[in-house]
Amino acid sequence: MDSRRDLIQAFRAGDERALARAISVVEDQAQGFEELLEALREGVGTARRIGVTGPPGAGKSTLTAELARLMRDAGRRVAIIAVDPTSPYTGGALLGDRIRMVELALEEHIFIRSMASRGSLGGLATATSEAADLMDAFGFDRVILETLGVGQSELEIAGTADSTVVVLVPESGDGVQAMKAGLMEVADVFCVNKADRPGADQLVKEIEVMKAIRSGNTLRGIPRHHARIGLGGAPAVVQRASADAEVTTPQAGARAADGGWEVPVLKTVATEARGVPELAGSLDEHFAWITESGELERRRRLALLGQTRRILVRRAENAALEAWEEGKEEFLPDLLAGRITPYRVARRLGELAGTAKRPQRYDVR
Ligand SMILES: Nc1nc2c(ncn2[C@@H]2O[C@H](COP(=O)(O)OP(=O)(O)OP(=O)(O)O)[C@@H](O)[C@H]2O)c(=O)[nH]1
Ligand SMILES: [Mg+2]
Repeated sequence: MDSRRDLIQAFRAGDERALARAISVVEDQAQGFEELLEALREGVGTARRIGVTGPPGAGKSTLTAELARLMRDAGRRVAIIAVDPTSPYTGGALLGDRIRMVELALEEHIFIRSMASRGSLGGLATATSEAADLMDAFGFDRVILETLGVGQSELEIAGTADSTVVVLVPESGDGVQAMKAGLMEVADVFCVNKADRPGADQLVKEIEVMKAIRSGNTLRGIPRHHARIGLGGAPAVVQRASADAEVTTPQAGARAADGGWEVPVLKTVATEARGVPELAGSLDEHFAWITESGELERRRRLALLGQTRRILVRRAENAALEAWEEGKEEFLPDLLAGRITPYRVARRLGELAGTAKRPQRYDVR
């Protein structure tokens, strides 16, 4: 009990080790973690949250690090969350990534945390937004979330940010892929990274075409010889993208609906920090725009609703799994002998989960 109190005190006093420990408590869903989060919510909503997403190896980490440096040099306190969905299998972030992160953290006063999925990716989205809340409450001005842009949950994480950067690279046919993966839906700014390689300008054009298709202006402002890309395989892709927008994050819907923001397509060379000031500038402009237009309020409201829904689902899942662990031995013989159906077992365990009193071991107030 005391140690949790100490943790809260140290956190409020600005001890970064306490922040790191608090994030671990949340990541592990250790006893009393929800109460800890409740106790540390003061100040949540102050930081700007920036998502950086895109395909594997696009240069997200390199770009994130450069962006963080720039913001820090401008006097901001910056924290980074690197989301690593592969960790349960590989046991952690790639070594190179880790080393770079440690360097950033130690030498450059940028707080970095890598988050690993322990179970479902949905759980990862919840834990990530909670870690961002902790960083926010701790007093960071900017929280950058780096996530892989594949799969629903990763996009959901990107969708909790105020502004999302989608990083693509030439030579990989990324444009159409991005559209299919739903990346178009979450992009507030596009970065064509590795612009030192051939094909960058071509990819910029491709993205412009995709943008035009999405906004229904397939042919406007696009040179005739590129327009064919839009006329060819486009309709099916568009349909799929808007269907995704409906079923995924509330954010995706928000992004689909927002008129008035022309998503810029920038070229960057992250390894040389080229184009990074322009990226930071675009992010400032975007933030100014969402603030003025009321879009920020809308996004934050949706993010809060999404978070609340995920917390509810997590509680239900945890309760169900607890009931399973406690009760399965009792049902197993009858189940295996065919005397009882899996449905009946699930119903019974579900009832137990609903009534189980969850112990509150920690008094965190
Ligand atoms: N030529 C070139 N290489 C780059 C650029 N940006 C990043 N790289 C290299 O691309 C590789 C991947 O960069 P990361 O920053 O780790 O990419 P990532 O998107 O974070 O990768 P994952 O997190 O593993 O998906 C590294 O070897 C980088 O040095 C760039 O602008 N140009
Ligand atoms: Mg990375």
